[in-house]
Amino acid sequence: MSAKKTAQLDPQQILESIENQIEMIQVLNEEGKIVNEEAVPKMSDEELQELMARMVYTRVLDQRSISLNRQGRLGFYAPTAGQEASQIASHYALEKADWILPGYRDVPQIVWHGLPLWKAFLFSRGHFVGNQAPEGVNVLSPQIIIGAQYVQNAGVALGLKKRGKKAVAVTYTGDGGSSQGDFYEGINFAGAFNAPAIFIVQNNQFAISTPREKQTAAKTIAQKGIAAGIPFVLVDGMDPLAVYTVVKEARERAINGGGPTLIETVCYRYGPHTMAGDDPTRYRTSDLDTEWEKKDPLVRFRKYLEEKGLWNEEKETEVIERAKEEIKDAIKKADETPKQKVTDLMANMYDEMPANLKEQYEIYTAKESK
Ligand SMILES: Cc1ncc(C[n+]2csc(CCOP(=O)(O)OP(=O)(O)O)c2C)c(N)n1
Repeated sequence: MSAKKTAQLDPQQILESIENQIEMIQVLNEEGKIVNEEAVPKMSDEELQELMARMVYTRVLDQRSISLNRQGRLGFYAPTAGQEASQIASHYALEKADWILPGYRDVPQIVWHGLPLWKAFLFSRGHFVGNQAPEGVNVLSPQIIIGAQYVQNAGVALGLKKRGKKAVAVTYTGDGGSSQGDFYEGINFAGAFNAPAIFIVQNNQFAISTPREKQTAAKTIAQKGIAAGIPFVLVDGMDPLAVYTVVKEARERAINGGGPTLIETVCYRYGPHTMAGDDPTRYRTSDLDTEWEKKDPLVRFRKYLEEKGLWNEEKETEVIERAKEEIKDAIKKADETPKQKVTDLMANMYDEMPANLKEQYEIYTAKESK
């Protein structure tokens, strides 16, 4: 038999043909102008203002969290500035009944979903109360193990399907997380079981210091949905309207039996990886920072809303002041929470404590009562 290849079957050509068809969805350009009328989401003026308010609030929360961390008043903290469209607009497309399975950088989404801010601060301090979401607030604790939440998300989504709920399970990881085995297992399982899941990869260009280019040979992370047989979308992750649109569509598809979607939001984190000593100047140029700052989600959305007469300095100041006030109250409430004891760690680990731990528990209980 001849080894001659037909053009259709050349694997390289198939790959290139697919990759060349993948376009990044954008609705609002850097100047705040609509560039894709068809994809403009149906949002009321109030909803647009609320989305802007949440993004401004979240930027303030990030700035204050960084300061509190430097003052030693917060523990673990992963900065979020630059990722507001990716995080807040994606969350804004969800409903209260939906479940969120966050990564460590996704604290804002679970706060907007109902986790009280003072508890989020306790999470940062490693306090168990920070991991106790109130009843009816459908969030899991932020995952530290990279990618692990992807497998859990498939399971939660399948659970929702089996219970006949009109709700989705949504999870987030980074570009680095998409290289983990759990990532593939999660999207594949959700695809195989047609589970109502949304998998968001926030491609903020770096996994700590590893650039996106070194993460995978694939042109996009979105296209990894092909192998799992699920719809995938590449979206401008600095554009709140585009992110909102694609997540809303993915949610509609999922609750109507269309199964999971993989979404890659192309974005940037302005700050360090975490506050634990990462120095981004060692792996990023200031030119690159400047290039991305020009795409800022708050700047372009502000321009868009100002043009429509929906936003002004007064509104922005009001949100900033409210955020500062609420953050102050939340940190006070976190400070007032009784300190975590060694016995709390044991008591919260098991439903039924094993005998050897019980022994230690008693020793420490006696010490703590002194
Ligand atoms: C399984 C696992 N391996 C390694 C780490 C250490 N680690 C913490 S953050 C990180 C990089 C993650 O980058 P990415 O997924 O792109 O998310 P980002 O922090 O950029 O949001 C690594 C390797 C970990 N937490 N878990």
